[in-house]
Amino acid sequence: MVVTRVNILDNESVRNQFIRGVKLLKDDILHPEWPNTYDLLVIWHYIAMNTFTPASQMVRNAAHIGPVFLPWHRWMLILLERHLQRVLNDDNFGLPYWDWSKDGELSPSEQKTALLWSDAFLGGTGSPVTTGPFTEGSWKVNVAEDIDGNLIRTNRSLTRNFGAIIANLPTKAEVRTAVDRGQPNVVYDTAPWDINSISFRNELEGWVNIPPTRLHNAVHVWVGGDMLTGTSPNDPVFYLNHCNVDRIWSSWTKKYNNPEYLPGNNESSDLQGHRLNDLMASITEDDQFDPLFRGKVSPKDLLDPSTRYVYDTLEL
Ligand SMILES: [Cu+2]
Repeated sequence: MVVTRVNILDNESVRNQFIRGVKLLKDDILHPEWPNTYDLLVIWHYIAMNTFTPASQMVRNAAHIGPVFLPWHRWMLILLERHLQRVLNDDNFGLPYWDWSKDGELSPSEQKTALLWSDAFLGGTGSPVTTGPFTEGSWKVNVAEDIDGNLIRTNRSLTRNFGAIIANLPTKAEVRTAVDRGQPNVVYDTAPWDINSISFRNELEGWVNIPPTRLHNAVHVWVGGDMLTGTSPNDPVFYLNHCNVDRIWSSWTKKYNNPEYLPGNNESSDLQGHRLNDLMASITEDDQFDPLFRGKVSPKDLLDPSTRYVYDTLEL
């Protein structure tokens, strides 16, 4: 079934389903010896982020700072969406996105009180968050990255710190520049395949022309708190950000008529995990966790997601 992914601000029932669904996944245990399904996704993200590719250079990792950034997160979103459909008992459910560039048009103080952060949506900022559906008692952070970068068990509330490190979300102009620039951004990715690449992937991930941090990265940094670490999926807004990043990738793909994914398989084995046919970093091949790919999926399998989902609009 092809589902439609919509703007979370436009559809009250999708918004409520998303909030209900992520809470259901916090209580969902696929195997007795596993953490709940929501936390399993958090742990998977942390492990991928701490798996360096190649291991000898602590720069590019199995999900970021390299070409696989977009397909790896597309896979993660597809799995989250599948599990949400299961616990909501609704095969029509499509993950919503947050078009943060629209909020980026507001003043810094208005950005912090935008509709997304109201009680009926995701609640607001704070350490801990004290408003909305993810406050103490209704949302627990169980696994987190500590200040030394280690994954630890914890039992605390969610934290956010809007606008503390950077005052503004990315603007519409920044997004349009990334997509409309033409060359060099018609190239998906290019050597050195990391933060120094002049490419669409690197610009959308947010490493081009830093400081300041930009686009995808800037959203993590602006939200702050739990969104700053390798366990950033602890905040459900992680998925709304990445769904919009995925939408921007889709918009770019359409605009330039399916540019080729790079690197191809003839590139150096230093790029293992990032090349077109390489298997991406999975956490398990268990078919309850990953009924769609069983942990074996390559960027090439994810370049055209149109058999699974479409966006209500690709307008940026
Ligand atoms: Cu990530």
